Amino acid sequence: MLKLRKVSMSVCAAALLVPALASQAQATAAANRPQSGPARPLTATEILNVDYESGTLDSGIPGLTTTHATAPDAEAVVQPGHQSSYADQHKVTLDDPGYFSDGAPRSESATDQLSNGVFHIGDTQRYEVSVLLQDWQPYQSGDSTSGDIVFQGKYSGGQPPAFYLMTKRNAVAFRSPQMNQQTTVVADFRPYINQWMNFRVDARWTTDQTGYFTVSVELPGQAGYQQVVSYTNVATWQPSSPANFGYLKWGLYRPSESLANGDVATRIVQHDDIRIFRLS
Ligand SMILES: [Ca+2]
Repeated sequence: MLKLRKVSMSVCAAALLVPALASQAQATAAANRPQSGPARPLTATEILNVDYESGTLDSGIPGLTTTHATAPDAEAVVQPGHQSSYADQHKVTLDDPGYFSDGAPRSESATDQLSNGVFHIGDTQRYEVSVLLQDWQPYQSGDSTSGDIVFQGKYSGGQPPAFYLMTKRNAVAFRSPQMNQQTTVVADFRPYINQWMNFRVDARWTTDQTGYFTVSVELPGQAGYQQVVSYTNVATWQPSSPANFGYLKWGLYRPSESLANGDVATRIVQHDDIRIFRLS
C-alpha cells in the first residue's frame, strides 16, 4: 500500500512538473517580449467630469471654455446624451465665417481655465471622451483626405497639440504631432455613425524618455475598453516653445479644409462624458 502510494505520488509529481515547466517557459517568453505598455495603474481618481447633464454649454462648470465661433448653432446642448439626457454638439460649415475662430474652421470647448482641467510635467492622467459622428458623410474615392480633429490634448500658448484624435477617410486615428507618430484606432467608423464611441488616453507627461501614451477604444457592442496602441519610453511633453500647462479641447477642428479642396461642407459631432482621472 505504501509502495503504491509512493508510485502515485511520483506520477503526480511528474504530472505536476510538466505544466510547471510549461509555465516557466511561458514566463521566460513573457519576460523576453518587448513590453506592450506600462503597468496597469492601481487607482484612477476622477478629478473632472463634463457630462452636460446641466443642459447648459458649460455643463454647470464655471470657467469651462465654450465655442468662440459666432454662428448660433456652432455649439449646442442636445438630447439624448451618452447613456444620459444631454450631450454637447459642435458644428462647422466650411467657408462660413460664423464657424471660424482663431483663423481656422473650428468650434471647440476646452478646459484651459479650470484648475482641475489642466496638466503639468510629472502628471500621470487618464482622459476619456464619448464621441458621436452625427449623420457623418463617409469618405468616397476622390474626396479630400484632410482629417477632422475631434479631441485634443494641447500645450498652452497656441502650440501644436500633444496628441489628438481625428477622423481621416473612414477611420479614426490617434496622432502625436510632436512625436510624429500616428496610429489608426478605429479602422472603419461607418458602422458606428450616429452611435457613441468611447475613447481613453492614458498619459504620463515627461520631458525625458519615461513618458507614455496608451490609447483604448470601446465601440458599440463591446463590453469594455480595448487597448489599441501604446507608445512607451517617450517624451510626451515636447511643446515647441515653453508651456506652463496642458489642457483638453473637444469639438470640431478642420484645419486645411475648404470647399475648394472638395471637403464635405458641414460636419457635426457630439461629445459627452469628458473625464479626467489622476492615475497613481
Ligand atoms: Ca450626458
